[in-house]
Amino acid sequence: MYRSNSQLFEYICLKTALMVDSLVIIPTYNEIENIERIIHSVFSQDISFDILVVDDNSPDGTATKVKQLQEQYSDRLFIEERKGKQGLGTAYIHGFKWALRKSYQYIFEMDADFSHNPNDLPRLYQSCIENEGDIVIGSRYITGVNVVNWPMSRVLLSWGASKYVQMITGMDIHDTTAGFVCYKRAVLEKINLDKIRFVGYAFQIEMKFKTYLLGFNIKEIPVIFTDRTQGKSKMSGSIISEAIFGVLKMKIKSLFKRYEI
Ligand SMILES: Nc1nc2c(ncn2[C@@H]2O[C@H](COP(=O)(O)OP(=O)(O)OP(=O)(O)O)[C@@H](O)[C@H]2O)c(=O)[nH]1
Ligand SMILES: [Mg+2]
Repeated sequence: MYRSNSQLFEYICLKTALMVDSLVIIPTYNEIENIERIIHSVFSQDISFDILVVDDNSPDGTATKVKQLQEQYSDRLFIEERKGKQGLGTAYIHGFKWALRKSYQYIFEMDADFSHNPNDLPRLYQSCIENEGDIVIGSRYITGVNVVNWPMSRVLLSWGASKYVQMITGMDIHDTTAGFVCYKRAVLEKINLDKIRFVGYAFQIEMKFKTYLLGFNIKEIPVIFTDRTQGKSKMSGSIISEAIFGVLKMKIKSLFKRYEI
């Protein structure tokens, strides 16, 4: 479609100069050590992205920091504050609904802890606007295992979970639990966000499964995932068991007509 990369680059620059069509949603719970740097880093990309932080009343004052930064980035940085910790999945649903009330065409999921590199956002965006996929996943497992600084036990858990989900659901995706994703607006409009059942990381699997059942194109591009160096993990046993047993239940339900997408 584009004769050269420079032509494509010109098109992207022109388009982004005219309007910001992309929103990066960052859910946060106690990310005071990361939030300022990650926001600056997203806004320093060559392509313009708006940011929506969905904070669950973090006791460490993450939301206050975001509100201070809004003075600098008043028309590009937004925050939604919820009353308490309600899980990553529901934070994203909240963010998706917010995005759909506006005119964003490309809606991104990204963690606050630099496990997802903001420098990869333009590649995800480019892949999405070139119609390589209706959703584009920043994938850790296309070319081996691209994970830095995780203990072996955590690598095995994550890789094993991805393979398990692939086997149960039948989706042809290497990184089924990935949380670094660009969605085209049409996908989020089609999925009934009120019927998403999972609240933790299993939410990532459910979103991909519903995208897959609806027949949308799913594309993976390789990224390097780096363990957080600042702040604390929110991973827990209940999140893991939600994923293990929930996926099985989800697949069985999907075999019946009443399964709502
Ligand atoms: N709003 C909101 N954000 C959350 C919640 N749980 C996790 N997050 C955010 O979701 C992102 C991913 O959470 P992490 O704790 O990094 O989970 P993880 O990446 O599996 O675990 P790490 O091993 O620490 O990297 C981070 O930006 C968190 O702050 C929650 O209940 N509510
Ligand atoms: Mg993390």
